Amino acid sequence: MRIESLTVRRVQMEMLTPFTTSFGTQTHRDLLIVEAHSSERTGYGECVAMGAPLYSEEATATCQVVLEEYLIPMLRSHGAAAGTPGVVEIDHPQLIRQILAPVKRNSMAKSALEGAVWDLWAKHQGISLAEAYGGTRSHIEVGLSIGIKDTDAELVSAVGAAVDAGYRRIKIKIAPGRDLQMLRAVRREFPDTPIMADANSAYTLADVDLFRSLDELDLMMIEQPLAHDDIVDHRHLQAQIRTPICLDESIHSAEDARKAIELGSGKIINIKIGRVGGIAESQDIEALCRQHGLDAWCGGMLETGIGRAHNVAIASLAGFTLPGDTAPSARYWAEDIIEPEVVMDRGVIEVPTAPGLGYDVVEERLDAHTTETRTYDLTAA
Ligand code: OSB
Ligand code: MG
Repeated sequence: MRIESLTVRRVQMEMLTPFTTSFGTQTHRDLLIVEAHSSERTGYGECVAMGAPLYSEEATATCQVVLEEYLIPMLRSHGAAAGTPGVVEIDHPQLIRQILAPVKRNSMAKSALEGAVWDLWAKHQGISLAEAYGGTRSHIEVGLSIGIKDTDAELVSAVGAAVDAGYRRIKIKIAPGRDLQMLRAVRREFPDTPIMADANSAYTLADVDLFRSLDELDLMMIEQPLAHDDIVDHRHLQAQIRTPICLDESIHSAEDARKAIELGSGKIINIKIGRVGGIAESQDIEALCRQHGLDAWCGGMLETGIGRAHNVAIASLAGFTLPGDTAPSARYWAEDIIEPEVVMDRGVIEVPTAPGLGYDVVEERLDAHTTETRTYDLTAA
């Protein structure tokens, strides 16, 4: 498959409702869409970095610079190095990880580019992304991530609405001061609902008593309680609590996952395609979890339909054993940029079988949200 050009779009989307985590409140998404063009088709990838580097070190603006100044030129020189200057031939999208490997980290920037190439390749092969990724499920179970609310009553009513909508598990964001009491209030109202909490790295080992108390609530898991770059303290915490720890921010690669598994830093991994640098790396982590008997699930980054379609496809792999943060389009957007939108029926999303994303990107809607577009011709040496 010959890639003729790449386009990087900066996109702004208003969210239906603000989303609050321990690191801040999102009222809109400032993101990048990468397009990979062959002479016949377009593949789409989404850069899931937040507008500011508060979840991880990446942010939309840093990803834009890294893509435009380093990653795209590397792809172009790959053609020259292969003895065919001006021609970027990609036999298989797994090759992208290898081409971009000299750049350290910058995972979300790499992943956006790799995702666009996967979609383009799948469209050329006439297969769905799920099939391209090695998926085996026809349907995936869906969980919901609920942000921090001002009052317990508001949270209880949001959880109630989510239960009524059919979500298979409810994730509740916590932060110091909005944790044990608040979760107790939820548990009291919903004694049997699969509930978990996500701290987004807001605590330290000094809070071990709090986490011990959380054991009484029978949470499915506690996600990333400790520092964003830690796997050692998580190991000590896991040794002292019954609730399984799920690692999110701490895992940026299959190597990170291997080390965390070896240490016993957690029992579950949240696999986010962007955080780990792409599909190839996600596949490796999925395989590692299967080998070691860990549960895994697909995390979300408040994606548009493009990123969501990639998430739905990767979540169809066998190692994704628990419901993911793959809520349907209508949860986030007044109008998504794909058609049909991602819909959920009784807590389940049907994995599309049409080639590539399996959803059509509505160009006019994407254009309407695009504030900046740059196209890079890869056929020029
Ligand atoms: O920690 O999983 C997280 C959103 C933005 C940044 C980090 C996280 C989240 C979510 C929302 O939990 C998941 C989603 O619904 O897309
Ligand atoms: Mg998380």
